[in-house]
Amino acid sequence: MVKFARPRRDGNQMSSKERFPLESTEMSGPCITRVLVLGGTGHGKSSFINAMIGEDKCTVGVTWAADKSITTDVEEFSITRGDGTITFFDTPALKTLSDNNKFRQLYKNGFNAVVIVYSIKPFTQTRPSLLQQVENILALKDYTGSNLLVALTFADFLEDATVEEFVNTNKELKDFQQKYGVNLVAICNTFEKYSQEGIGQRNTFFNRLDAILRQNDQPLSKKPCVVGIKCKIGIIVTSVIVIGISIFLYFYVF
Ligand SMILES: Nc1nc2c(ncn2[C@@H]2O[C@H](COP(=O)(O)OP(=O)(O)OP(=O)(O)O)[C@@H](O)[C@H]2O)c(=O)[nH]1
Ligand SMILES: [Mg+2]
Repeated sequence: MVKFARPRRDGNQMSSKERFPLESTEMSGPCITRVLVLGGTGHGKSSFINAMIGEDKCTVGVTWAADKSITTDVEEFSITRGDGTITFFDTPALKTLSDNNKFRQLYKNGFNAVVIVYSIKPFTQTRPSLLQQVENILALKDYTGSNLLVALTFADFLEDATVEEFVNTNKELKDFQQKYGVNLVAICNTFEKYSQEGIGQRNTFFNRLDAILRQNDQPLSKKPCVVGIKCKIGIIVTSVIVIGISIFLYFYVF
């Protein structure tokens, strides 16, 4: 199961000197918020981070048709917001993540929030599907928290439809939303960063993020992994039986 951490309240860890120009909402005390951004190739993960930090720091490009990611490794981008730091982790193709050492190390330390980037514009369907891959990578099977947020990118493709209408026509997304009670936020990454729309959607995202962080201010109760416990019990019982039989054979048979 993915470990979600509380934001670290540790001023010494702040690395970025940049000031994020938007007003902080309600975060108090210096803290580091770790936000994992993952999703389909070409769905706009890097563009999303750029849109949220208000600068073009991540490399973006179009290679999704060749199933090649522009982003080839996990990269981090921090902004100072209010009196805290938000670190976004950009990620390469989902299928490479489980074997990525940097990702595995970060995963061990936990994330305060996870943004799943899911494009409204239709992309070639992969098997397993994007959301199934995310479920597998984050081991969401026993997930009980509320640290997930879906960024519906390419919101410009919605045209006159509403997010709700889009979700209603997308069974996989709807099921995922209901299953994990996940928040959705529509994002158009191509808005001018300091246009009214660009600033507006950044505010919306950060308000949602703050809500998630507030909700998860207490350490999440990590549900014990039932399969893990069953396996451990199985190993112990088998060991006891094997040792018992060995003792019996040793003393009574040989
Ligand atoms: N119209 C539109 N284009 C977008 C949007 N988001 C991203 N794009 C474009 O989609 C292309 C891919 O964006 P990236 O941000 O590189 O996507 P990615 O998920 O990081 O891709 P990889 O790193 O290759 O996996 C770029 O040309 C972006 O300009 C959006 O919301 N609307
Ligand atoms: Mg990228």
